Amino acid sequence: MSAVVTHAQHGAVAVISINSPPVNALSHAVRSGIADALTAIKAEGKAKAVLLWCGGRTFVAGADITEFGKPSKPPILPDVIAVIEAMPIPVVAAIHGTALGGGLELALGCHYRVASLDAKWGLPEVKLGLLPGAGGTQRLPRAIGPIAALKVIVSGAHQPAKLGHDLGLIAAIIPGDLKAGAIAFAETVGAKAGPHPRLRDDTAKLEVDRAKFDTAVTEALSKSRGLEAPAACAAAVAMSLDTPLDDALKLERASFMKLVAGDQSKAQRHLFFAEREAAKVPGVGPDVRPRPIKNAAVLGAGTMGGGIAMCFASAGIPVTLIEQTEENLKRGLSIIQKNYEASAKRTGADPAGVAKVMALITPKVGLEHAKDADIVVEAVFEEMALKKTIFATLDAVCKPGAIIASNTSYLDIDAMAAATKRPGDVLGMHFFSPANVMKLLEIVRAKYTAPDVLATAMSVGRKIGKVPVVVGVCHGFVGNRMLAQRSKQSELLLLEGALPHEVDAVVTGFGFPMGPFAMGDLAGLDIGMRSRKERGVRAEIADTIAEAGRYGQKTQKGYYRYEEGRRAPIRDPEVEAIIVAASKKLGVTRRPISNDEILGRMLYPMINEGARILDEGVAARPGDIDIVWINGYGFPIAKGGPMHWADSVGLPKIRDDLARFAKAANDPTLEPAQLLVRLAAEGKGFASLAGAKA
Ligand code: T1G
Repeated sequence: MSAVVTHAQHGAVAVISINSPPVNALSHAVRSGIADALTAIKAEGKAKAVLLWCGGRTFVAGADITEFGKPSKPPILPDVIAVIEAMPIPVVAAIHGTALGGGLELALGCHYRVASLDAKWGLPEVKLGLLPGAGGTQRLPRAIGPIAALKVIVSGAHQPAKLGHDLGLIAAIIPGDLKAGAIAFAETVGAKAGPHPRLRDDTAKLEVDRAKFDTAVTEALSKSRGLEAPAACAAAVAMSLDTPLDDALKLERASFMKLVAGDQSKAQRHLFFAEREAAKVPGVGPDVRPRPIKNAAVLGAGTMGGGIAMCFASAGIPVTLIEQTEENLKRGLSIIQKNYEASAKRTGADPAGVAKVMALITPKVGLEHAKDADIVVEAVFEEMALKKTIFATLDAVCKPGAIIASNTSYLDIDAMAAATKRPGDVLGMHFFSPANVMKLLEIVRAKYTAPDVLATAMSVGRKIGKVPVVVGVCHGFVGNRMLAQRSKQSELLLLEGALPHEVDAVVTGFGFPMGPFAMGDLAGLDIGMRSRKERGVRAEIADTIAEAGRYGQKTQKGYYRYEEGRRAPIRDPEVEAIIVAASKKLGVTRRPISNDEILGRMLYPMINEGARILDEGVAARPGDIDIVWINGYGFPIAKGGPMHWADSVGLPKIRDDLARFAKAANDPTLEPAQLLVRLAAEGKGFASLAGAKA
């Protein structure tokens, strides 16, 4: 018996109970506990069947990810599965919660699997940059067929118990008391004469048309941009078609060991824990209860306001959409309607659902209609005087306890809170465009924001399908403050000798979906021009282009030109002439700029700003910054986010390159930040800072 695994006799059934919170992950203690229990049960010779049962909220949810990268102590999971398959009596797995990864592989080693109706199963290793490393790529095809198994493994998605039953993976769905029902099931199979079914022996479902399988592989891999695990998963499943099982298991294990040691999996495991750490807000313990949010109000029916209203409505939260005029409301609602219709068409959802979700959006003119809202998000024009007026008015209109949030991308939330008598109820909720699509939600913690208001924003952020990250008040918070550094360098690179397509090629080659110039053309170059004018600054090239009416895709001309109705950027000699003329006008001698320098100047100044952000406490952890960039700006998952990637490059190199860039450009803002210099001197990475878990 071990502290986490015990066994007891229930009639003719020996029940092995695993109790290792929070998710019964297959730590060494759990693995050895299971193997020891099976050996003891076999030696006692009393039982006719074994039931594998888990206490707590879920069946085994996988290998213990915190053990990866450390020497694995025997028995490794394949050894435990081998003990199960060698048992002379049937072993039944009783699945509740989520049987994932190694947990499902453990169940696949059993003779039978039963589950509660609301249980889920899956092999999400691919999301950690891995493949199932304990037989999942060979046993699941034997259970449900290679094509179905390929889709489950390459997607990493959780599957409903009923599908498992329909496909033959789950022998019975147990209504009511799962443990009692599973013991009864085990009694029944234990009374039958053997041999009992082992997936390793069952090849009936492996007969599949190879061309169909290969087509399924192509489809499954179509979206795995830059990631190596999906292809490794597909190659392993393909082995189930023609490689003897024990050979395939060895090859699968070798492929797993290669991936687990690789940078991509380290990056994806880092992001797994970073996202969970970001949910833990300093000063807001689990005892702080969120306020109930039964309805919402959004001010502004423009691009952002409309998208934010969609977030609430899509989550089933009734939302009042408030504008100044009926005309603005009408325009905003028709865009929302079109978005829902397009999404229903794309996903094949029932068009009737559009009317249902639209019915949750109540259009109104006038701020007084925010009076019953539990939470109000303003998405009006980015102008501080207007924001202050709005907050003062909402302070008078909204009911006590209502939360008032600003969707501002840059502006000072403390100043908006000061315009109210309820600063504790005020914070920022910064959505990213398009708000109904982008996952990131920066929750801006102002000086007086109350802990339960933060807890509420985090909770409602998750409810509306966002990845919320708490950030502090400063110009641009975390994401946009770092992006400003990249934008500054992209303009300078053009002035000094690079061309838009060269810079964009380096950035997309790194793994971003778009480079800074193609992204500017998509967002609209007029926005940046207006913002710089408001701040009294000029970017010679960007402003010259925008002043020529070249706003990007919406005018078919920006840094690139665009054919009618197409989004593919095409080099434009006109722009290149503007760039060369700007260098001449500013007396900059153009020079060839290497791809290494372009990449360094695109990323290192952002990382440097991230170091300052950590030093100022605007972000609590380096992982929070990584989560911002992965979910808000398309930073490649394979690289783990800017701060994780910086550690893989090495802070001393970044420090030295920044010092070189600062000298060459005579730009003190490029000097390496204090925190970066300190960590580099200590031979440490950002991961060494408090709160970084993996
Ligand atoms: N290992 C270690 N810790 C884990 C863990 C795991 N597998 N899964 C969750 N945790 C921790 C998590 O860090 C958090 O800790 C707490 O549990 C609650 O998690 C051999 C190699 C199961 C759906 O990928 O998807 O098996 O913050 O906040 O929202 O082929 O956790 O409380 O300290 O996410 O209710 C495959 C990963 C591993 C499943 C529950 N398995 N986990 O979600 O809670 S690789 C996975 C999840 C593998 C084999 C391969 C989710 C969940 P803390 P949570 P949740």
